Amino acid sequence: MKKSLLQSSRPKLHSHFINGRWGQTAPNGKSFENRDPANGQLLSVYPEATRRDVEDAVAAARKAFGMWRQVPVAKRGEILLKAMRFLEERKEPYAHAMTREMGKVLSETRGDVQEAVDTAFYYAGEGRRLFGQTTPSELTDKFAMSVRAPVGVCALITPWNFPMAIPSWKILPALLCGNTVILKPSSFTPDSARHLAEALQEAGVPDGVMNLLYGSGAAVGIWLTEHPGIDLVSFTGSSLTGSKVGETCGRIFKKCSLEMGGKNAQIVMDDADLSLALEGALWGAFGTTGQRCTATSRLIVHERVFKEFSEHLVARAESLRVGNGLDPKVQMGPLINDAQRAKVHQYVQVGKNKDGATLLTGGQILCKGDFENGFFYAPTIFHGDTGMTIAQEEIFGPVTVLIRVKSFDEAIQVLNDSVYGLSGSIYTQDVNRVMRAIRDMQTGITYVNAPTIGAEVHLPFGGVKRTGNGHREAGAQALDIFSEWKAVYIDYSGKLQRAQIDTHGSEA
Ligand code: UN1
Repeated sequence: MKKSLLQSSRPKLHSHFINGRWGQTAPNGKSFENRDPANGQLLSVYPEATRRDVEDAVAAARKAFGMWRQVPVAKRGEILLKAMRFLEERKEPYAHAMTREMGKVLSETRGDVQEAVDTAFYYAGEGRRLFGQTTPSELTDKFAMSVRAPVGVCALITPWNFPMAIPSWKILPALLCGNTVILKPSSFTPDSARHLAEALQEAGVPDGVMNLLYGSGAAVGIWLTEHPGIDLVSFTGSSLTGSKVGETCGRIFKKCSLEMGGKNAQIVMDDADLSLALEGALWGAFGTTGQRCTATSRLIVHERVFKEFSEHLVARAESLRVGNGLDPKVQMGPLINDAQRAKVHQYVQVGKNKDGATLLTGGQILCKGDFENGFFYAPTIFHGDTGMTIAQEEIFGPVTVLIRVKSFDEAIQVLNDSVYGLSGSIYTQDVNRVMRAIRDMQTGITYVNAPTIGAEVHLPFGGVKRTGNGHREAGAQALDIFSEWKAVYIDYSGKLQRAQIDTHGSEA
């Protein structure tokens, strides 16, 4: 073992949060380590939930649901507002802890905590809205409306790339709507999930309403998904896992929202502001070390500006400072773990050898000097074609593919040549192209003169095609995941009125 991996004293074993208590860890249970991907340091140790823990959490959440669903929505919103204040106050320590456990640079982890703050603010306000509809009845002396009802107990399964933001997108609207939840965060970012849970507990979320279980997707994720006491599963992660979650939920009639892969493209037209497009491409492709489902993994560039754009892009990528995200000068941190780095490197080999793409820069594992104990990878740019594996499959690392096109129509065609449809972007000054792009891009999120990353929390987040299963997170749309619409008719005529019959002149 390398020297820096050795630790004299082992950090304390954390525990699950079940029924308002920390510390119900099963004796002699399995545990896992949380390590810093920049240097391998051991940060914390967590238990793997057992079936017993799952049973306890589901029972607690089921019991609490009866009470929580009747707490006035405005009151539920106030608790979220309090949680928002705690998160805001603790942004700095939480961001530091997040950079340590997942590697992205501090400005980005501050942004991640901020995204949870914004989400709490948004849904706290929803506590004074949660609008339904009233609509005239087709009959006299009859009143009609629709109201939202909670779904029940929700299992929330979240990834490591947005360790606080993504759990907050799920927990906060779920709680606001009156559901109770069990969060199962990624085992690579348990500290951030714990911090979010602590803030919610301190803000006054009652016992059993929010529970937190650590452990693998293959065990705990599956147990939760299959459990008859869970009414809804909301999952963000890989398409492979998402399809299994969807399959299981489909089989047992469980509500399910899936947020999965992307192969997002930025189009750069010949009339684009090239320096702006360049900044956008660098941020979109290499921000979060390319580990965003919204990352710019394809750059579709008009042939007239291709040479100039690609030369500048390569030069700028080569000057990006890679290193420990805690260093304020660093612009790109490590990948999350060795397996992810190996996967990225494997794709690079496929790009070079099988696809026959031209490697313009990068393509190497960085492992010397300061990089020795971390999972660093060089910012990588290929020149390729749309049919290549590296232009089709999600890599989830700092790798992007330049594709040369001859026209706007071809650019849109290439952008849509993907099984995914999360975000897309176009850089152009031509309003007609902008409008056509908005109409024709097969994406859930469309950017104009802005990169493919950077969605705001009050707008719907999600994608078409294999990116999702038709739901949208964030904004008012997330309420549709976490509530059921209930139609209500109140007849005050004192007689039987037959819809569709008594209003249309039939002889009764
Ligand atoms: C993700 O990549 O999984 O729009 C989420 C963005 C962020 C969220 C990304 N606000 O890039």
